Amino acid sequence: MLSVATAVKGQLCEEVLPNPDNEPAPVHPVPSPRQLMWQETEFYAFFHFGMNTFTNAEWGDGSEAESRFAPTKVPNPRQWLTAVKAAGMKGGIAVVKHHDGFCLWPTATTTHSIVNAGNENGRQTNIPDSFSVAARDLGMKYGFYVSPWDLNSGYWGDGTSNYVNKVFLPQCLELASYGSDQFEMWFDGATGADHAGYYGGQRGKRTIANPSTYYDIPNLRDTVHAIAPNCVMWGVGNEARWIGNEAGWAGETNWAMGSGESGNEKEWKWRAGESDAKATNKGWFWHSGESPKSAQELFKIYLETVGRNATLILNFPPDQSGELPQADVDVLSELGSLLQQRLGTDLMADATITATATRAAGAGRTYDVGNLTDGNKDTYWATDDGVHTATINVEWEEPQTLHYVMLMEYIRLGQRIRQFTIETSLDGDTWTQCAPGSTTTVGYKRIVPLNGSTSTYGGVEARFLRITIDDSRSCPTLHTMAVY
Ligand code: FUL
Repeated sequence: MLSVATAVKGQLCEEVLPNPDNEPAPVHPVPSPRQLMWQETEFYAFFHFGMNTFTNAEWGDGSEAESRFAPTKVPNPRQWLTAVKAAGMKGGIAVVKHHDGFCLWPTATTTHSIVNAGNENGRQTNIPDSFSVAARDLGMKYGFYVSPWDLNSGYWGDGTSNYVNKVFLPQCLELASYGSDQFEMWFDGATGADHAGYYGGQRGKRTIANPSTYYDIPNLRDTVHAIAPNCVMWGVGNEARWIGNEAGWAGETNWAMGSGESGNEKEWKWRAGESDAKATNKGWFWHSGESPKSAQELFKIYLETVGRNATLILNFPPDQSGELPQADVDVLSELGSLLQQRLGTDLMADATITATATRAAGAGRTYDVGNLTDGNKDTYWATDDGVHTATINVEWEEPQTLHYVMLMEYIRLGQRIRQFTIETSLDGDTWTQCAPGSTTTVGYKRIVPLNGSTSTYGGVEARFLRITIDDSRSCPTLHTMAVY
């Protein structure tokens, strides 16, 4: 039975709700269905392409003549998405308006768009359209980066609500109309008080006091959700958070609440972290002479983000032909092979698994430890209420070389686990603690390298492995465990 406090006629009384499945009570906050679906996207691409690609800038000032946007071919998002799919990415976010305000679709809100591009390839560009069509064809998720800050618009920061009513909200609605199935809209928080802009020809520096109020965020969220119900409003939209660095790592302790690299277990709002990182060595936008990081470096970034309860949005900038350079395509394919080779074969298939504590079954559900390896994210292992520590024991018939342990909490009921320990043994008597000190939170997904290193690939010989949950906010719940 679940007890909830209810106010009846001014009196506080307890109402007992039926709980035939004996499910644990949630530990709040919990993710909304939209936030949960978003987190399942795990690993996706960022594509910075636009006016800066042609002006060799990272931040324009909004005064760039539309004619400077002149791709040598019609941009080809299908090529971008095909390349990142080979690395195992499940989707992508395309920049369709950066801070310079130049729009990569025929918008009714401004003439500062591809409509006035410098050549026919530019005028035929419509990124929201070609990107969403290609993503759907490839079975991938998609979304758009639309910069709230607009250095071209004379309305931005003019002390009225004109920018939001006449430019920003209508742009977001135009973009939402390219697909009710989009998974994320990316709202950057940059507002450059120190960066002079064109601002409709008035030029100068402008600032706004409070982005959330200025951009009318609750209204924006509701309006977009009415069209694209599963679209998480990132950043300024406040449904998912920036992880706090652009270097491709999250904290080993990482709560889905709070802010920054580690979050905060005491915060009341669910805002899981997204880590944005550059896969190339120059900027977010393409620059001549740039090269991608190696597959090994990108694998490390993957481990330190996806493996630490964050999503990873990895940036690959298309060049002036509107395609990803071949070097990027090659490294993406190598990364895909590396991920497959290192995290593709789950050794749990041949293991025996037991637990020292298991929650009593309900009418239609069990909480057996076998739920961890049944490939079903809707079944889970849990302990009884009040039992916050337990050990999961794994045994193989023959010694194995073990590299990584992967755990996933059943976060529908909140993020709970505070601390756990992983140990291995060859004989079942002498145990070695793996990666000591780095096994704090789990969350949506946690991947722990058993040699304690995200940089070097090295295994541990063992026939036995045990995971002890040392501390949890309430009875722990896990839906999946894998060992590679
Ligand atoms: C930042 C922006 O200012 C950069 O130009 C880039 O788009 C990055 C992903 O977000 O805040």
